[in-house]
Amino acid sequence: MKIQEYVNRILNQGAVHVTLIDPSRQTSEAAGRLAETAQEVGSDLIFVGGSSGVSQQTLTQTCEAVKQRVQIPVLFFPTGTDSISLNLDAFLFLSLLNSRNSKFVSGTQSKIASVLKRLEIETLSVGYILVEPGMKLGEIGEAELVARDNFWQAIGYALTAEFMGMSYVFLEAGNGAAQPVPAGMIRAVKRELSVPLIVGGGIRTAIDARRVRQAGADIVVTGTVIEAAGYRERLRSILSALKD
Ligand code: 1GP
Repeated sequence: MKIQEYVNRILNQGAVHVTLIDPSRQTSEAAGRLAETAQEVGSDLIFVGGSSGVSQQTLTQTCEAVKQRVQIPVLFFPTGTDSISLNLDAFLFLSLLNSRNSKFVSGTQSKIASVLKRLEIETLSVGYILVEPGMKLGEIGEAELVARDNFWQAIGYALTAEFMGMSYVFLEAGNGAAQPVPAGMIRAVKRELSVPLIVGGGIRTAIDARRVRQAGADIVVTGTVIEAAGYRERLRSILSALKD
């Protein structure tokens, strides 16, 4: 429970920012440096994962390098990969609610649940909902993407997660999406929901971050923004838009 308590403590004061590190995008050493910068500018959490086909070795090395460089919690984000890391501070136990393939809803999860329990790894349960364009995550996860104007469907999935007892709802536009989840959809979902709302995908600027935050995102995830030159300043401005 300790990571969830840490997240809740920050949520009591305002927004939580997460930096997502995709192990397939840089060397493990560079990943460690990125994580350190994210911590320096004020990120509250690091997620590692989120890509398909990353080898177990690359994942393990990246996790180790990131853990060595930061004190903020590092969580494993298991989308679309068979490799897993059990050495981080907690495990995001995601269920892709709008997948056509039950493997992504509960199949893969059922294969690792006992291991997580035996190793006493903290899990954070997340109802994961892919919204258009969904990008690679939508393809890999065989998602019936929620259309950007179908607020009722997004609300339906979000309440499904809440009624099933999940701790968080995650509206995801996909890694590298041209635009974030629409503000109107975030607002509509937030109005109905009692658990914290995570929003990610396509958030690249302070304006994007402010917009999703003002619409109701409690936890904001950014990934791609750290992959280009000048990322420190960009991340800093995203953080100040979120934390002001
Ligand atoms: C994590 O997929 C997001 O939820 C990250 O997306 O890379 O577009 O920031 P970006």
